[in-house]
Amino acid sequence: MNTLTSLAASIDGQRFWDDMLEQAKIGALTPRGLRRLALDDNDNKARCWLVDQGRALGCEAFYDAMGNIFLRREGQDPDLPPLLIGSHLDSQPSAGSYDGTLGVLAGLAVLRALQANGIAHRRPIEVVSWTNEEGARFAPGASGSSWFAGQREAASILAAEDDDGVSFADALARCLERLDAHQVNYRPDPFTPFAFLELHIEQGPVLESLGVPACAVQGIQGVNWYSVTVQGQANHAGTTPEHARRDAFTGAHALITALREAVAEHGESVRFTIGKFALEPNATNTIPQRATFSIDLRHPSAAVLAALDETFQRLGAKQWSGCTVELKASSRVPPVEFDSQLVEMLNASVKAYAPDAPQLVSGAFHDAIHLAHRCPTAMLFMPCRDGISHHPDEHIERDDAEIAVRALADTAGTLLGR
Ligand code: HGY
Ligand code: MN
Ligand code: MN
Repeated sequence: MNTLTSLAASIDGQRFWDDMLEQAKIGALTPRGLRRLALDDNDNKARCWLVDQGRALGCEAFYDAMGNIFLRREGQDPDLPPLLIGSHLDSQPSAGSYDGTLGVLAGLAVLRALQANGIAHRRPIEVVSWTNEEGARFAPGASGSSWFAGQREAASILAAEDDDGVSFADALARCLERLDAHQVNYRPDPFTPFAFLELHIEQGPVLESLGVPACAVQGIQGVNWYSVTVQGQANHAGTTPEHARRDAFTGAHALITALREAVAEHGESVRFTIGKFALEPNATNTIPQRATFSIDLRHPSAAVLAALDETFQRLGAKQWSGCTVELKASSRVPPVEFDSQLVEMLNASVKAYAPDAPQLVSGAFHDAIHLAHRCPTAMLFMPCRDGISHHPDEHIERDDAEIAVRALADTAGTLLGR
């Protein structure tokens, strides 16, 4: 008779991997990779697929006011706050098939094991897929989880627009209509879970270099996002002499050079990325009047992030090559340490499979960075090939994934009995 203590052994590895392959088809790119931008048609299809799997297992499916999806398997004591397991189904524009999906389908694998083996559990369990973790279409990321955890107001999230001028509010309305039509129950408000567990690919090289299939994650570094506009003056590229120019690209270049110099003072541990850059009117023979770009700034120390934030604001208040600047922080998310007891439990579950597993701090943010402010939260990592992620070449080994899911299930089994 299978019980919670054998939940790890009850995981059906083949079914889990079939689910991964199935989900990878929704938004698949050729020859490989995935494009499933938050609230686009593929994201909505992936949500409905998840709801159908949960329903087939006897779970009740819910969505909340931010479109987060929950699959609930009732516990013997339905009044107890549920254990939450999950991650996200949305992806970067040209992504791999594992970032986010792994964590949602790991939760589904736990539901499948509970159902297939008739395992009773005191506490309810809910598998969650958070809306817009990536922030690739609507910045900043982790909209669904930050709102659920009370870290961000709905208004600022709903007002975000994508590059085509579509608002998050409009895209969300279409998504909620779709879920309504799919007979998913509306449960608008956030609640306080008993705990939240998230399995994710490491998106770095450490576990693969150690030959370790999984490890516990002790925290996540902080991350600030900025949007910058450099305003110059358009004019003729051939007739306008240098001294009469207010070239927005030259201004942006000078500002970015100064920003990079400020970042360099904090050594190798800072991550500074300009992932989006646009010029207007974007014509070969017209001096650009406007440059807009994004900044993604990360560091494990809140103090270093605060110091750089101050420097960025100071540099953004100056003129550069005669251009004015608007430098706005769209998101400041402090570093988090996960619940030490949960981390210990995950550590113990992992050590059964990988005695020399390390504990890592995550360079990438995850929905867990916000859930950590709402309930005891912790993560597991598994390796990905060459540490590559946010790229179609993102790849994981099935055996590693199965071990990671079993380790997650082991800790989940303990928590479901409490
Ligand atoms: O950007 C991140 O760290 C996450 O992968 N969305
Ligand atoms: Mn992710
Ligand atoms: Mn990601």
